[in-house]
Amino acid sequence: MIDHIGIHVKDIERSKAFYTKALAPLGYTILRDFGPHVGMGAGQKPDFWMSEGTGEPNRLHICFVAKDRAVVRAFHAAAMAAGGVDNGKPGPRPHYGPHYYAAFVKDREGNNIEVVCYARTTGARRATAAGRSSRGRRSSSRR
Ligand SMILES: N[C@@H](CCC(=O)N[C@@H](CS)C(=O)NCC(=O)O)C(=O)O
Repeated sequence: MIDHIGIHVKDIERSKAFYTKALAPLGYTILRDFGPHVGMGAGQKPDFWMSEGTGEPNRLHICFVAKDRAVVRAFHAAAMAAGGVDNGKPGPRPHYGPHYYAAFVKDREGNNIEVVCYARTTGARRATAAGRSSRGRRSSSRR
């Protein structure tokens, strides 16, 4: 499932004006405005982002959702093995949200591909027998 997508624009004010009008029929409004980074959405959560002056305009940022943090790490390893370029190792990104855990890889064309997990679970505990968490390992496996 796609969590959010981001495009690069040359003029954020122009793009804000355009997309505010163009996406109004879909119920989209500006939900976050960080100056050069603006997020729009039809509900509470922005899923369409515009960033001014960050990279080449034809490069996309696409973020997929993972069910747990182990999947985020597996994505990063698999994407790197497939020839991707590291753009952010798996780990917390508290500046994006309290439980935001993500990894970033540039694909072979330079697109910025992200996988994010919002759940607190590492995935390791889920893998223990019958879902029982092993108390002895809890502190070491927690992130
Ligand atoms: N190297 C950074 C990458 C962060 C990143 O790419 N964040 C996304 C937003 S979730 C972004 O800035 N996208 C805009 C772009 O790719 O131009 C990290 O590891 O945190």
